[in-house]
Amino acid sequence: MISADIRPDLEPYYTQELDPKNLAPLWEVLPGIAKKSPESACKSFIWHYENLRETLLKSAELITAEEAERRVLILENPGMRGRFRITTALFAGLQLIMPGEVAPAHRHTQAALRFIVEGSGAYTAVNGERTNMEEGDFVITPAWTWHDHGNESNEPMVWMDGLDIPIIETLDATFAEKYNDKYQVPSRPEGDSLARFGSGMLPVDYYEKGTVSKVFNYPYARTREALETMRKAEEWDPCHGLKLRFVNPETGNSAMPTIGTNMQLLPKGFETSSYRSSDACVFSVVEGSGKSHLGNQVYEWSKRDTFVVPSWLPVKHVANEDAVLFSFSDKPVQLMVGVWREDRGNL
Ligand code: 1HN
Repeated sequence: MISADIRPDLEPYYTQELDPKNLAPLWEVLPGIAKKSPESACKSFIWHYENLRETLLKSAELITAEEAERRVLILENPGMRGRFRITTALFAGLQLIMPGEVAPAHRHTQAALRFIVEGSGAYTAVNGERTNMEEGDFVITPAWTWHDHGNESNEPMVWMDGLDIPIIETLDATFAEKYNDKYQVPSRPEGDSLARFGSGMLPVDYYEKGTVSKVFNYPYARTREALETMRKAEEWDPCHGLKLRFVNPETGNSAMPTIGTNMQLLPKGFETSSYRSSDACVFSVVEGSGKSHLGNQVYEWSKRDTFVVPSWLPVKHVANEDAVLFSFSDKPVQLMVGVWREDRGNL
């Protein structure tokens, strides 16, 4: 790198000529831009659910869901504190909604996923259709769709929110507005979208190839059954065990254009081969326990824990018992622009 430190003669040019004209010399910063491989501020980390459940429940004594609009504790990456993100490109948080509460309707250009961590019987409504949410369900709120949540059960409900906030911020395409009422009056029967678009069929003469899935709840019961049936074939991927991705049934692409989501089964005793990819991944433990080697650190995990794996850091999972992991990342964006990479070792 050429630097004014070793070329002090350049200094007057920089300060007197370039700087006042809002110009800067690329050659001073090029090595930091064209890097050999990702050098992320993102760090690996785990949030153990048992350590934060009480803290999350306490938020309900301090502020209502309505006051907060969304009562969410942001899972802030320790390498990027204050920047409300879990990876460089994605936001994650844990949202709590107590019995009888409503999170009022609004919409925004950031797309969201919900992954249900604890409880059952709360609903989310997306563009006039409600869906009841159960543990392990994967629910989406596409960009610019009206959405509100409510809990008509008698237990607290917690889910993980995953949003593409930093991506939309980078693009300066952030818009949001509030609905003219607290919640949407349902205009379609519950389960309608899943029946129409998520039953391995599509409405006759429907040939659209939308960028986002019309299915907005992928129930865990179905996901789990698929994994359980497939395991009988004993065809394990050395790096992933048995891993399925959630898709938009119109295209086979990811359910949401900016966030890819997966569910994987690791049978008791399974040890994955070392793997890395250019998409930083967030994992939520749905069932079982185990540990993951992330770089040279080892994280023990069990049900409801969340952990994050930065871009290009080698990962190795070990299942102590049958384990099911949900994960999400910005992989679809990387694939779309042609930059996604993986390293499966010598496999
Ligand atoms: C949001 O609208 C939700 O709708 C959750 O539940 C988290 C984080 C930032 C901005 C909007 C929700 C959010 C959010």
